[in-house]
Amino acid sequence: MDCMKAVIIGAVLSVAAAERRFPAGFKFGTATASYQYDKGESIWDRFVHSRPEAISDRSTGDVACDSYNLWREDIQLLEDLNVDFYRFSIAWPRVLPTGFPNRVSEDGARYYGDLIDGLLARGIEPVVTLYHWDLPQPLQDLGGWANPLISEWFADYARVVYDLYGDRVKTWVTINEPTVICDIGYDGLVAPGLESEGRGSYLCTKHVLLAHAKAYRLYETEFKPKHQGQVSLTNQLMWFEPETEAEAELTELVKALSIDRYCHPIFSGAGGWPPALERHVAEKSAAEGEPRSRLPPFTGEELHLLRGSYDYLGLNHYTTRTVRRAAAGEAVGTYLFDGFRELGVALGARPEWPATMSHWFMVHPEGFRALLSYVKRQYGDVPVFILENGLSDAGTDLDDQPRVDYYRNYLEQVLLAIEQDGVNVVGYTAWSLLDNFEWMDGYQSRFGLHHVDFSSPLRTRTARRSARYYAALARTKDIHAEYEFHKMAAEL
Ligand code: PNW
Repeated sequence: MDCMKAVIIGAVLSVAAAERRFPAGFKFGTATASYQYDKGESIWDRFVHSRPEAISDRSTGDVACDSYNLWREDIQLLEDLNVDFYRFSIAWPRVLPTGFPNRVSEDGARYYGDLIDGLLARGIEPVVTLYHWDLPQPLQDLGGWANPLISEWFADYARVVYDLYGDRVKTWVTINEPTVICDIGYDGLVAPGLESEGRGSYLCTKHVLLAHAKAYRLYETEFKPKHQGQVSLTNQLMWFEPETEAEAELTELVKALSIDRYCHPIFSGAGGWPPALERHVAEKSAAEGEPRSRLPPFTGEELHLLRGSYDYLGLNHYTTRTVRRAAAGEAVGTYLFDGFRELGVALGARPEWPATMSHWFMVHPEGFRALLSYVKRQYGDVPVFILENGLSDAGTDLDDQPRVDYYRNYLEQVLLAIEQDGVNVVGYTAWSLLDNFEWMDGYQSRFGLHHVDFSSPLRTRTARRSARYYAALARTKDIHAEYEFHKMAAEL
């Protein structure tokens, strides 16, 4: 396309298409996670090496994107994307090889320090996740997230990291996606890959939440007065629609299980488990002959510790599912949310929602606005920080127009939630900066704004069309004109 044509099209479009611009202070970023990029002695190392069949292409994250060595290149890509911030995670076992603070790895501490300094030197704010699924294996050997002591161990680890980087990192994410850690890790097929008939996942939920709360309170009392940073956790929240009106009530219970279980104890005024869920699990446990509810209660002290342990509400969103009652004898598991055994529900999708490379993921932008509005109805005017959103594909095409469409359409729903529903959304994070080790899908499912050549020792990164769109978006904060412009340019 010649230059003149581009100028004319740009001019025409800026008149034809109304601007759809995010507020001036709104921040754009992108994200990665340590195991998907680095190497560490963690439950994921154990899992992929001992159960290779659990990963669809039998690959591992041993080297992954090799960001351990190539982080300077990553920073250049981030600068080219014009992002305000970069979300990455610290590998607990890289900083504390035993899992405990008796030994701090000098090499690990230096690595993250260099990365943080490198980002700040280019004006990119680090947003740091303390736990993105790579638990030190020695802690798993002691029961992992099913052991109540883990909330102390996590706070010990958090203290080391706050001490190391608290002067430079102002936004912390304690835990990424308790639902995946607990519901899938303790009753399905991500590390540690346990099957505990619903017991482990609820124990884990309680202890993950308490770990978050202890790390939050530690920061609040010892670090916030000096550094004035903000801390929360991020939850992976799907949206749910009843398959038919008959399932409306059941769908509310699914939301209590899947959304509010992780939010109510922290963000509600009353604190504690969502009451409808607490009742349901207690009744069901009793009916099944259990001596106590599988959902462990909070003591008054725990409830108090958790309630209000946030500075923002972190939210990862990808997809929407329909809800129906499972047929008698129908197998429903928790494996990547095919269904919830607890409630006897099966999850589905409407035929018009496009499929992606992830079997759990169908595209339905309107669900994002509905979810954001629900969060506001439930938890009030809390600042909502979107910490993940993006699309998976087979990754073969650098011209990834469907990913551009996905970002544009999902962001439009975010704008509507801000403008029409008054949701206080403060920032947005594209998942992901690079193609990476996509957990059970290995390297077959790609989320990157940049393609990564995993067959090359150089792990060459190449910008996709979506990277150019996102760079324009992060600069102008306007989803509409840039999107139309790029689409038009593609057609020439
Ligand atoms: C998140 N679901 O995982 C993780 O935080 C990332 O590490 C991951 O790469 C990304 O999303 C894409 O998968 C999810 O079943 C796992 O809805 C499962 C679901 C959603 C997100």
